Amino acid sequence: MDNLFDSRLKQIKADFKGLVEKKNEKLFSSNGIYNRYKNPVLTREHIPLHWRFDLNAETNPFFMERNGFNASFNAGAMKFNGKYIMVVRVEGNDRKSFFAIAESPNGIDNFKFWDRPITLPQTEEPDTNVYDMRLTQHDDGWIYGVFCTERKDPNAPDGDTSSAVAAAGIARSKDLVEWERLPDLISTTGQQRNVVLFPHLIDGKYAFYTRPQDGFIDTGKGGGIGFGLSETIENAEVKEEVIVDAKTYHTIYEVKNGLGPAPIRTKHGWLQLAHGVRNTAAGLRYTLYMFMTDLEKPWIVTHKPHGHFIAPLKGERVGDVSNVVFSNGWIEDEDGTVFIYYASSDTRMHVVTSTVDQLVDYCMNSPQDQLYSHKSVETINELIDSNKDFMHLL
Ligand code: M1P
Repeated sequence: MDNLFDSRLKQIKADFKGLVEKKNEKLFSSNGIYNRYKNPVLTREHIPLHWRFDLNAETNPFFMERNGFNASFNAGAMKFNGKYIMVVRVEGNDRKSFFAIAESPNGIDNFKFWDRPITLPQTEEPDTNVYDMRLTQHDDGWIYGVFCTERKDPNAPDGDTSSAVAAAGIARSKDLVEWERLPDLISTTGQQRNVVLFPHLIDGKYAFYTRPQDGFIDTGKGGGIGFGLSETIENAEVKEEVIVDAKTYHTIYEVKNGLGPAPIRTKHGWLQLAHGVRNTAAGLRYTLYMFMTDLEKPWIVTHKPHGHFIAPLKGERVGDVSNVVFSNGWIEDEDGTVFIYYASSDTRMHVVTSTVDQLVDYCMNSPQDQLYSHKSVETINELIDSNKDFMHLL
């Protein structure tokens, strides 16, 4: 009779190797702005086997999974020691998220997790849950990870076991292995999620993109993507936030929005990637959109294409929280290629590739949001009119 431990180990090892070493395939770009890829770059199936299974046949004769994992998503990203790195939000079957680094030689496939997840030091008030780390290589020499830390709402009435408080946690590292935890960001506007550290000091101060919100889910009077300065990073406090990009009636960001990764500098301004949330009869729909901000005043929007940049497509539309795409990581390569990492439906990670030149062209030359249907028709008609001498090309 087959030894169950050995036969299961053999099959699971083979499946795992086949998955993590599978080559990805660039797909034709119908919009010319970016290329999608055939396979997700990271899923829960990529979680290392030694995190999941007890490998001792004596204590695990059935070769059963001891730690189950639910999802790998919402990853920050950077190039580190020549490798493409994602700091992934891994969620266990116990619903707890934590961070783990996955590394690839080419940015599009062969992502492998490092040996252990990140051990994140705690503040005096332990995090119940942590997620969505944005990485910033700062001029001060540190790599910062700014993330959401979630704790039970101390003011929740008896019997309310759901209400939570979201704040921006801050940690820093030089090697992505050892992390120093700093106090959470203090801001005057209630809760915070989707906070991103700008890579340079402004007027000698640390600069944060924020997302003020009144409640844990509802942003309420929060207003949109904000921006504020802090005297120090060791006790970060933003006393004033200006709104960079406001949530707006009947747009793809009518309910709320939030910045994605730290911006990419170009000679025309800062490229910015964000998510926008709208309401539908089927619930909230999250899409990604882009805009550019001024080089010297990175809180001033200079260009903003209308509508979404990436929306959930086909299988991406289904997952733990369906109809969602979310991004908090991208990498600009030395040759101007941009790897944009995004998660679909809070479940798995994908990549699209583009270039700085294409993204700048997209931001500067796409029509701006006109906010009314008849104005959208005018925009289409303008293109039709300007195409009249070129119709023979079709
Ligand atoms: O479930 C979709 C996303 O919801 C939150 O984003 P936001 O604060 O903008 O609504 C986050 O919890 C994010 O992790 C999640 O992907």
